[in-house]
Amino acid sequence: MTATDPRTTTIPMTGHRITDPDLFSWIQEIGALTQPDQIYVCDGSQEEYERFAAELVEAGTFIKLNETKRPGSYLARSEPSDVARVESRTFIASEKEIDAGPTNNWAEPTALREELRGVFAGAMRGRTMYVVPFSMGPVGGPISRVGVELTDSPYVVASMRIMTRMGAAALEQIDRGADWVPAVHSVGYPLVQADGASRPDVAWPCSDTKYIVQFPETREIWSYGSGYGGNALLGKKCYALRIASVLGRDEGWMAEHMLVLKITGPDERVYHLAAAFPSACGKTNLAMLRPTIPGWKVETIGDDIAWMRPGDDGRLYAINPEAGFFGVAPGTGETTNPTAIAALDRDVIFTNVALTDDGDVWWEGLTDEVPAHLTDWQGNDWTPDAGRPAAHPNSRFTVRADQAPSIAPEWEDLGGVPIDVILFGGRRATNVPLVAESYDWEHGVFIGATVSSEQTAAAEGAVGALRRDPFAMLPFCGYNMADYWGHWLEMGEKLGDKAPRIFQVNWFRKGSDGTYLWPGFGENSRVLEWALRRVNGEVGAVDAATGRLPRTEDLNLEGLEVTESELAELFAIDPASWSAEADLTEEYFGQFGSRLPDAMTDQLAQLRERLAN
Ligand code: OXD
Ligand code: MN
Repeated sequence: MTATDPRTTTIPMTGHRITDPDLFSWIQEIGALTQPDQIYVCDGSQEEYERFAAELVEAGTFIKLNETKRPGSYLARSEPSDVARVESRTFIASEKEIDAGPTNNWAEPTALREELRGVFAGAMRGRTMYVVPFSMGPVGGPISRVGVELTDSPYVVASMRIMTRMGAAALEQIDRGADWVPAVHSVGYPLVQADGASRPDVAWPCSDTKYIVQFPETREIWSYGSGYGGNALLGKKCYALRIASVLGRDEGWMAEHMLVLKITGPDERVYHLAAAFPSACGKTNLAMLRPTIPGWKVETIGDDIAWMRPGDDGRLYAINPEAGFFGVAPGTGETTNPTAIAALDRDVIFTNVALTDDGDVWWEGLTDEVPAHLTDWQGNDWTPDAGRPAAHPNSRFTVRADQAPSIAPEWEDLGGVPIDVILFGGRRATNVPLVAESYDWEHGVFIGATVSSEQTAAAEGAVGALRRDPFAMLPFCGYNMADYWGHWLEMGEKLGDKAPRIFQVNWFRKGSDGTYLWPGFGENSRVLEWALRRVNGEVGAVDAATGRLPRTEDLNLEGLEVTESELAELFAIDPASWSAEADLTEEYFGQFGSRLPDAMTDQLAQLRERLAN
């Protein structure tokens, strides 16, 4: 399309008015490129959400669930090819390849921009382009930031309304001069082809060609071809982690893949904890933990992402930049996470779970009893003997955070909450003890940098091989991972003795008989209690090669059936297998070349020294 094409100037804009000139001209420019029939500016109201939901039902994208059983809730079924984030098509298009680092897919920005212009040309023909202004974090807060997503997916608009503070208030921030991140999204399924031929819409439009692109220098996001989760709800992984990690590096703060908890002890003392875990390590369950030990109360601030910044008092303050939970459904059940189940009783968008015969939802792990008949996530009849799951393993619920009974009253405090403790966890059958405290911040950064999980048979590669996921940020760090470790080291220097204490945890260690040694779930509160009592200076610790371990008498095991030998296995540190792991870490660090901070090499040497003694 040329600049003189009449569509450039005649695309009607409906909804809220745009007054910021830069925003206005960007919308016009993307409209001219993607050629939607109309442009609609979202106000974020409940009435608007309900209108979109009704349109999605009409279009067949949403199935309205039983209003008595699950009021205000919907089920969407995606295309089987569009069910998860696509890391192989996720790019960091920094000017220099070295700035993306060896763990990211780098793409040369000028060539990629050209390629994207081709892909997006006419991509929205026959559709509406929605303008979705959003705030990550409470609107107007000192740690919060705004963005605008242009999308041709009403499913994305409805989901963004739950996951972010979306609409007029965010737009007002831009009108007042706030910096904003532009994010362009198309499902890549135009209804009118370049030759003018029309085609009908489908329930889940998407494309086999996919791009999830971050330009870190210009702070831009472009996403094409997918309507699913982190690929399409651009406030989440693309902005709040990949772009925000770059903003944090440049501006002296941190964007982390961490849940945030408020914990109140028996003496009413309040603590806050942030924790990073790779996928499939029970992060949502920890975010909604119900302690089994008396006197302790755990409340939720966030379940996935934390933005953290030093406050005036020198401590590190965290906000949850999101407004909702986009949680994995399978494994979330009455016994494993009753809080999440309570949050899901109304006003939820479910994606790719199974449908019950009475118009409700089901997924593996929701109830012990499996329904005799279901419609599976692809719309087929399903019975327990089907030999395949009824819900997709990555099926999701999208729900407002404040529907969780565990939500902390402070969860929307503009200035955030002061963090006392940071946890790093992985899924480790071997080597890593239940809990260990780092010797200092630098050692904590080493622990974060070496987070890993043993591969399961289902994953690629040899069983038992380590999948490295430093800081649980592997797919989410918008720049060179070694520089990111350097940024953490700098933040530690800035925070000094006000820095949170860092611990390593592992709920998944197995005994020699192959069974889990620790019961997990609510019992993990015992581990949190020890960490917080360490912060208080109430309990001692035993110096060990990989960190400071609890003295047996300090770990609250009352009412728990763990034998002495199980306890010994939970905390065993085998120098030989740790030395082998140290060799693998050296190899892993090697790929970062001269960007690797010296402190990481020093930490590895110190670990080896401790193992030798
Ligand atoms: C998520 C993820 O969906 O980390 O939160 O993949
Ligand atoms: Mn996540």
